[in-house]
Order: sequence, then structure tokens, then C-alpha cells
Amino acid sequence: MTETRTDGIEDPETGEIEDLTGLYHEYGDDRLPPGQRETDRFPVLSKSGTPSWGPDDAFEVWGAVDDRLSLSLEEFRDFPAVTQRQDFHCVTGWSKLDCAFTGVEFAEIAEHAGVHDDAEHVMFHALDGYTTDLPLEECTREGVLFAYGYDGEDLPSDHGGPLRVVTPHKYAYKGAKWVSGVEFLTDRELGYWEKRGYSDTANPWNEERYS
Ligand SMILES: Nc1nc2c(c(=O)[nH]1)N[C@H]1C(S)=C(S)[C@@H](COP(=O)(O)O)O[C@H]1N2
Ligand SMILES: [Mo]
Repeated sequence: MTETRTDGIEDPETGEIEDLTGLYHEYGDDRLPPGQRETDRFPVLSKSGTPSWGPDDAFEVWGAVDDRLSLSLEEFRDFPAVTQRQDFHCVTGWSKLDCAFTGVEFAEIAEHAGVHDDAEHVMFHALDGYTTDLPLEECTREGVLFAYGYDGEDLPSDHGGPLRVVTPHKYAYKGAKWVSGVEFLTDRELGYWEKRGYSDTANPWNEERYS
């Protein structure tokens, strides 16, 4: 493969970067999903401006868990971090390849909260009122991160900093920017765009754009 601009960006703790850009092999032959075009820019897509994280805001975990969590951003950074090279596919048709995201794996937070056996679904909540949902098994897999770093720097606020979710196996609307809460559910519920006609399954290699 040719050099990419994420070459040289390393995990702050382990000095390693995991390359997840091959996960498309699970879904098809082409790294670029059908109907997508590659962009060098990283466009910003938000339903309504960029909210800011106040000093008293906390990241909360609730629902079908043993321990409700309320974490500050500093506490979040105490969890083991990973840096991964991932591709990013927006349902409107652009893909940004080779993004280096640093953050905490979803599975790490789920384990910390103690998810109940009957939990099947997850709703992400964000500071701008955005929500998005995924089945639990689509969240606990490799690549789903609570990301606070991008390309070796703090995640820019218009891209969801200080904390966002990334979902490289799904269209990017499944990754809540400014994520402030995770709710574990025993039944499926639909998020903001999913209620408005976008696909709940959102697999880019099947072009699951609309429901
Ligand atoms: N909180 C929040 N998260 C969000 C959105 C939003 O409007 N609010 N837009 C989604 C959509 S449609 C996309 S394509 C990506 C865009 O991320 P970016 O702005 O970093 O490119 O964020 C997703 N997460
Ligand atoms: Mo999007």
C-alpha cells in the first residue's frame, strides 16, 4: 500500500497504531463502498451547529447496567486507549480514508458498567440533542471507539470534540459527535436520523442508506 498521511502517528501509550482499514473484507471486495467518492478534506456534517462541553458536563452510562456511570473527561482518559487507522463513510456520499482516531473502545466502557444479559441495543445521546442507535453486538466489536484524538491532536470540536463515537463498519451517522450518554436497552429504539428515514442497519457495502 502507498504511504498515507497517518503513517507515523502512534498511540500515545503503546506507540502502535492498529490498522482497521481492512475491515471491508467482511463485507465486500472494495475498500471504497459502492456509490461513495473519496475526499481528501474531512467535511463537517452536523444537524445544528457545534455545542460546547461545559465544565459540569459528564459522560453518563445508564439503562440495563449494574453500575450507572458518570465520568468526567479526565476520568475518561484514564481508561486504556488505542489508536486506530480507520475509514469514514458519510451517507451523503463522501468517504475519508485513513483517519487516525485515538480513544477508548466501546467494549471497555461496557465492561466497566457491567451490561445486563438482557441488554440488546444501545442508544447514544449527544449534547446537541442528537441520538443514534445500534444493536449491542455492533458496538462491542473492534473499531467502535469513544474517540478524543484525531491525527495525533485533540479531536476538533466541529468533528465532535471533546468526545465522539466512530463506527467504521457503518455510515458515519451511527457515530455520535459530542457524545454525552450511552443508554443500554432491552428493546430496539430508533435515533434521530433513523426516525427520519435513514437506515437503521446502515451498512455502507450494501448501500443501506434509507429505510
Ligand atoms: N451529535 C451529532 N453527531 C453526529 C451528527 C450530528 O448532527 N450531531 N451528524 C452525523 C453525521 S450525518 C455524520 S456524516 C457525521 C459527520 O462527522 P464529521 O462532522 O466529523 O464529518 O457525524 C454524525 N454524528
Ligand atoms: Mo452523514
